Amino acid sequence: MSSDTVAVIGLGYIGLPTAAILATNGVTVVGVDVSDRHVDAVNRGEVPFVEPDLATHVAGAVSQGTLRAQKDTPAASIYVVAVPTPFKDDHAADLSYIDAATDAIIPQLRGGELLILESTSPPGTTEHMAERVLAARPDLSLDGSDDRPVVQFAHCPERVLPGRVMIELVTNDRIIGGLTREAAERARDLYAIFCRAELHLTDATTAEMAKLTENSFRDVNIAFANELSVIADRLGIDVFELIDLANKHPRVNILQPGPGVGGHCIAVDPWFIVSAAPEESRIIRTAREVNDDKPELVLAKVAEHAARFEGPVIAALGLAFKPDIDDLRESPALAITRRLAERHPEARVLAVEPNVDELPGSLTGFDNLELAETTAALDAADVVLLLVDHREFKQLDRSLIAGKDVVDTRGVWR
Ligand code: SAJ
Repeated sequence: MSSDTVAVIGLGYIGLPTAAILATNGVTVVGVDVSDRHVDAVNRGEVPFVEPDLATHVAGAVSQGTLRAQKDTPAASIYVVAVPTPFKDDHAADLSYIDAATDAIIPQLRGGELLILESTSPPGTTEHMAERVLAARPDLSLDGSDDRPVVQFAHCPERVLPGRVMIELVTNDRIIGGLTREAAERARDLYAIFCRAELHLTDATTAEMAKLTENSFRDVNIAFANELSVIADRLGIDVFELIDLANKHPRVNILQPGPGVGGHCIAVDPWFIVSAAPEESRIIRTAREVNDDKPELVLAKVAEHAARFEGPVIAALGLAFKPDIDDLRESPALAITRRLAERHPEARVLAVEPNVDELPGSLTGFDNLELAETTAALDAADVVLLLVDHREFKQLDRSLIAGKDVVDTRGVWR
């Protein structure tokens, strides 16, 4: 294995695009993943999930010989760790994937390597990773003290928007926090290979917090919109009109309410701040709670409409966590659809999701729930619940919903 190799650990939504863009820029990259499906797909030049333009990059890099995938962690000069950081029941971060990735890197270290943590992580995780390495390898050091070979650590959080990853990898500024200045500078040189925007250097904990802060900012702002939607319901006014009008003010820019906040980032990351500083994180915690309460409020509204019919047919439009993607992770639409089937045995629930071909596992096994095509579902429906503002639904012929009971959580049919 060449010492110039970059090993990217975790070939998911972030690791694979990063591996591919480095490789198409001429860097020798080995992608590492625990999943045979991911490894085999990449080695065939294919992508195991939907992300625009990624397939072209992966196919190009594999055929050019700069990218390949395997299950074992190789020797490399730079390691980029992009594994999941879910949260546990108490909302503290589950670092077990980071620890497992680190443990697999440890035996490969000879001195001179740079370890970059890209996974979104609670403050102190890069330091935790370094402590784990140095505890197992007292022959190495962070700064060359006692003439021990150096191993460097940096955190460079990803900030790309699913659906625009290949563009935003190039155009978004990046924050690079090193445990030492040298580590940050070396990481900067790696990202400069493909990133055309600014690369801002700082310490590792500030970089960790910056990423969490960005997503918490968005969560708090969405919670404001969601809270307004509940207030508007109480007052009998249209929240979407209300927000449109308030946003005419030059310094007001309110986000849009919806059925809740989903995805693996915004619904997760704020908890890492709350967990690190529970007493101080009052707004951040409340915003999470407001957003997490929203699905129940939507369900209550649907129940009111459903009660008007005997054996109602409910069309639930959209399962993804946001428009025009197939990603169902932490999706409020998915959770709402499941609870509809559970709580309304008298109803027939028609789930419509133009971006998937079959019902996801969590929706199978219900006698009263099936995947349906848009027009057929709307034809049969008594109650229409719009959960995701997919293009197909926005462009819908409105005569299809005329006369139906409609709950439009995204305000697209106003
Ligand atoms: N949402 C609303 N109303 C809005 C905007 C969003 O209800 O006005 C909902 C969406 O429907 C979705 C959720 O919020 O359920 C999150 O969607 P999103 O588009 O806001 O964000 P993500 O999760 O796809 O990506 C975010 C981005 N972070 C920010 O915009 C600050 C992205 O740049 C990050 O890289 C990504 O998280 C990540 O990986 O952390």
